[in-house]
Amino acid sequence: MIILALDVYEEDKALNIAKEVEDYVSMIKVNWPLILGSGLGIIGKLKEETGLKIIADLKLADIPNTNKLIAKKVFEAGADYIIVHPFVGKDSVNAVKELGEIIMVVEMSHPGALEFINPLTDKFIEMANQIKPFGVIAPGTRPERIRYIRERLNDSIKILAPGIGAQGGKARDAIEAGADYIIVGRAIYNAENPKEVARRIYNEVGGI
Ligand code: NUP
Repeated sequence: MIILALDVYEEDKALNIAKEVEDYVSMIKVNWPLILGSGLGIIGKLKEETGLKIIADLKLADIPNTNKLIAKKVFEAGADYIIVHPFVGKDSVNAVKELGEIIMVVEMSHPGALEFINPLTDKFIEMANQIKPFGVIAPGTRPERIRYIRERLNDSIKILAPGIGAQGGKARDAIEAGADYIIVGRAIYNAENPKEVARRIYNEVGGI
């Protein structure tokens, strides 16, 4: 149920942390910091070292052609899923989905998400129900919103909840509200003992 958000720059550090916690996490999410710091090849290396699925959290939000050009390279590098923003419209989202599995952001975890994204969540849920991505991103910081989204989202679509730990969200609350996966970054990779923290969160949600 745990997805490791590996937001470090250095390849060695990323590979070491991934190896340390691999028994407790089901996927690894890479974002711009790691791709910019270590290059796109880090996706293949993490896959090879851990055997885990890789989510590329690029939050693509461009015209269909540009989204497609970016997604092609990232899927070729070995990414299993790419995260896309739906606010650019169905054509841009579908341009990525034509090439591989996607995850759509229907609501974000930070306070600023309440300004523009949250008021549009219903529309994004509706779009997700039509497009049928692998999953959607919903805020681990607001379990009541996870519950709201779960009630309206097609059952086959997974909910991935970031914001656990460093942003204040609680793993157990997010899972109990309906999240299928929790995304955890700093609470694990900045810990003195990442393996211990990953094990603790794993045990916390394991019994649910
Ligand atoms: O709404 C979102 N909130 C969020 O934190 C959507 C995301 N994709 N993320 C990502 O999850 C964020 O970019 C980071 O990679 C990770 C959370 O990291 P942390 O707050 O656990 O360190």
